[in-house]
Amino acid sequence: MNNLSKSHPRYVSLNIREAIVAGVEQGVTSIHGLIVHGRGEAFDYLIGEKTRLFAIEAIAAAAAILLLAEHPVISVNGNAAALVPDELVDLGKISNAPLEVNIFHASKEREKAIQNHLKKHGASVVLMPTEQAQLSFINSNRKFVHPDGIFKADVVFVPLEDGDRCEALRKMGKDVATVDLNPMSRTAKRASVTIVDNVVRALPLLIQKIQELKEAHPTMLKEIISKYSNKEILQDALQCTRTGV
Ligand code: PTJ
Repeated sequence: MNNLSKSHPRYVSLNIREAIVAGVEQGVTSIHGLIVHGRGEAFDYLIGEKTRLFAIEAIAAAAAILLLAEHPVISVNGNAAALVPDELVDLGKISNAPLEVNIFHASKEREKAIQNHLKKHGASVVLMPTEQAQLSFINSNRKFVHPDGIFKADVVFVPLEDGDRCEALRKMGKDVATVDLNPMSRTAKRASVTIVDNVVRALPLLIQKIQELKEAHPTMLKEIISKYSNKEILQDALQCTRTGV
C-alpha cells in the first residue's frame, strides 16, 4: 500500500486504485482488470467522481427489483471482489441473495481465490460455477453457472458486467441490475437497471436503500420500477459526462 496523506487531492481515487492492485497481487483480480479499472477512472472523472441524481434514481430501482425478486443472485467478478468485498457480503445478507463467483477471464485458481476472499470478508456460502448448469446465448467462461444460483435466478445483480452475458441473461428472461461507469456500454444499455456510478460509492447507498425499503409494500416497490426508465437515466448520465451537469 502507498503512504498517501489524506490531504492529497487524489487520495480517494488513488486508494481505490491500490485496492485493485492488491486484488491482482492476491490472485483475485485479473491483470485485465487493471485496464478496465483505468477506463472506469476516466468515466468517473467525467462525472466529477460524485454520485449523481441519475445514479440515486437507479439505486432506488435496483433496490426495488432486488426486494421484489423471488430468487435474486449477486454475481461477483475479480474487480468487484477486490473493490467492495464487505459490501457484497452485506448486500447478499440484506437482500437474501447468494453470492456467486462468475468471471470472464477463465481461471479455476482465481475463482477459488475470489471465493476464499469473500469468505474471509464474512460470506457464509459462495456459489461456484459448474458444468451442470450453463447459460444459453453465450460462449465465454461466464456461461458456467450454479444450478441454484444464476441459473434459476429471476434477478441478477452484476457490478462491472461484460456486455455478452448481460445480453444472454436478458434473453433468458432475467432482470439484470448493474453498476457501470460507462453509460455507453452494451451492459449499460441492455440491463434492466444501470447505476452509473463507481461501485465503491454505489454499493453502500444500495444497501442503505434496501434497508429503507425493506418494509415497503410491494405496490410501492412496483411503482418505483414502473416509473423508472433506464433509457432516460443513461441519457442523463451521458449528458453529464459531456457537460459536467
Ligand atoms: O474477473 P473477470 O475475469 O470477470 O473480469 C472482470 C472485468 C471487469 C475485467 C470484465 O468483466 C470486463 O472486461 O468487463 P468490461 O466488459 O470491460 O466492463 C466493465 C465495465 O465496468 C466498463 O464499462 C468500465 O468502464 C466499468 N468500470 C470499471 N471500473 C468501475 C466500473 N464501473 C463502476 N465502478 C468501477 N470502479
